[in-house]
Amino acid sequence: MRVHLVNAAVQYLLPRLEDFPCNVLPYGFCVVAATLKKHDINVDILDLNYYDGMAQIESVEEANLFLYNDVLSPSLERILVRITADIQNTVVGFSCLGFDALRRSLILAKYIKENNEKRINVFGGAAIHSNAQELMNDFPFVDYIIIKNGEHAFCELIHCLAQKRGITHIPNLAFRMDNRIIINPLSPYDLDDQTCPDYSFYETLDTDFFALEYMTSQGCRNRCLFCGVSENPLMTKRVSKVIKDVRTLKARYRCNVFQYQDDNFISDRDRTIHMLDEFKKLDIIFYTSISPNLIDEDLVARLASAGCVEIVFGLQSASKSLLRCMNKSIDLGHFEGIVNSCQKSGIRLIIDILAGYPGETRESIHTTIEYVRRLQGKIARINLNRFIMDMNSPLSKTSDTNPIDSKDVRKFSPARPVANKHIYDLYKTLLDEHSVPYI
Ligand code: B12
Ligand code: SF4
Repeated sequence: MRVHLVNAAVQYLLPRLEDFPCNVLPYGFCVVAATLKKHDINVDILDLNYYDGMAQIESVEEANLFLYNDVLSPSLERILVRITADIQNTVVGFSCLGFDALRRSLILAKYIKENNEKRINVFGGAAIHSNAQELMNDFPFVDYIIIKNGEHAFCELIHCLAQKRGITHIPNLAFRMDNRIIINPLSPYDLDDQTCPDYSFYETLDTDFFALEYMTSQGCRNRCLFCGVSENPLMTKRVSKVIKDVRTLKARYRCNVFQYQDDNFISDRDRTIHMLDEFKKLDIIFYTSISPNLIDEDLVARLASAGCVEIVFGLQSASKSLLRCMNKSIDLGHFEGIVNSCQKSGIRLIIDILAGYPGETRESIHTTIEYVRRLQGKIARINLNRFIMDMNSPLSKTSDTNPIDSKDVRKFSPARPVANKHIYDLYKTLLDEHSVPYI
C-alpha cells in the first residue's frame, strides 16, 4: 500500500534569519514517514513549503466559506488543482503542527475527497490533539484522527485497511461507527521506540544549508502558566539511542549541524552531562533552547565543549513580580553570570521576551528593557513575542476569552489574541531607541 503524507506547516512564513543557517526540516512529519517505511508502507510526500502561491490558501474567510458553506473561489480552486494533482494514493495523511497547518490541511482534504470519495483522509499532529471530537463532528471528510505520538497506530490502521480487518482496537484512534464518533484510549508512548526521522525527500531539493532537526526529549519539568506543553509529562530518550540516531543522521546526510528542538534541552542534569560527553566524540555543532532556571556555569562549559554554538533562553521578562505571575523561578543575577559565561565560551545567545503578559505594567516593561540593555553586546538578539492566550495552557483555565462562532475554523486555534498590541509596540519602540537587536 502507498500513502501520501502532506506537510502543511509552512516554515517559510516564519521570518527567515540570515544568522540561522538552515531550512527548517519537519521533524515529527519525518518521524512518521520513517515509521511507515519501516513497516513496509510506501510513502509519497507533499510538502507545501515547495509550492508557490501558498498565500492564496492563507485567508481564514476563504477557508470558512469553503469548509462551512461549500463556496470555493476560482482563485482558490486553481491553486488546489495544482497542489493536489500529484496526490494519487488512497490514504492521505495530514500532519498538522499548528493551526495554520490544520486549516490548510482541512481545505486540501475536503477538496480531494470531493474529487474522489474513495480517498481516506487521516489527520495527526499537535494541532489536533485536543480537538479530535469537534473536528470529526464538523468535517465528515476527515475519516480518521490519530491523537498524540500516533505513528505506530497509523501503521496499524493502514495495515488493517489494506487487509480489510477491524480497526476498533487501534489505540489513539478517533473514528466513526454507527453515526457516533469513538475515541480510543491512548497507549503509552516510549521515546526510545521513536524511529529516527527520514529526511531523504528533502535531500533532493535545491535548498540552502540544512541543520538536522532532532529531539532528545519531549515535555518539560517547568510549569510556566502560559505554556501549552507545561502539563505534558517529561519523556527522555536513552542517551545510547540519541547517539545512535545522531550518528546515523550525520552519516546519512553528510551533515554535522544539528538543531535540538527539545522543549527544554537540559531538563535532566545528569542525563544531559552524559549526553554532552558522548556528543564530544561526534564532531558536531548544535543549536538548542534552554530554560534559564536550569543552567549553571559548569553546564555552559560542557555545552560549549560538546559543540553547542547557540542557545535560545526563555527569559520572558526581567520583572520579578511578572516572573512570579508566570510561575517562572529565574534568578536574574545568576542569569547575568550565565550570559557572561556563554559569551566567554563562544556560545551565541538569544533571549525570548514575552510582551503584554497579563499584569505587565510600564514599570515591568522598563525593568525588562533596562535588564536587556545591560546585556547588550553579549547577546545576539531578542526574540520579541507578543503574548497570546494558549488555550492548552494552565493560565487559560483561569481566564475568560471570547467564544468563537461555531462555523469559524478559528475555534480550532489554541491561540486567542489579547488586547496588548500597544505594549508590544512600546517594547519595539524602546528596543529601537536603545539599538537592541530584535525580531
Ligand atoms: C520544534 C517546534 C516548532 C518548530 C518546528 C520545526 C520542526 N523541525 O519540526 C518551529 C519553530 C518551526 C515551530 C513553529 C510553530 N509552532 Co511549534 N513546536 C515545536 C515543538 C517544541 C516540538 C515539535 C516536535 O517536533 N515534536 C516532536 C514530534 C515527534 O512530535 P509531533 O511533531 O507532534 O509529531 C508526532 C505526532 O504529532 C504525530 N503526527 C505528526 N504528524 C502526523 C501525521 C499523521 C497522519 C499522523 C497519523 C500522526 C502524526 O506523530 C509524530 C511522531 O510521534 C512543539 C512542542 C512539542 N513538544 O511537541 C511546538 C508546538 C507544536 N508548536 C506550536 C505552535 C503554536 C507553533 C507556531 C504556530 C508558533 C507561531 N506562533 O509561529 C508555529 C507554526 C509553524 C507553522 N509554520 O505552521 C504548538 C502547537 C499548538 C497547537 N495545539 O496547535 C506546540 C504544541 C507548542 C505549544 N505552544 O504548545 N514549532
Ligand atoms: S520552560 Fe519552556 S517548555 Fe518548559 S514550561 Fe516553561 S515555557 Fe514551557
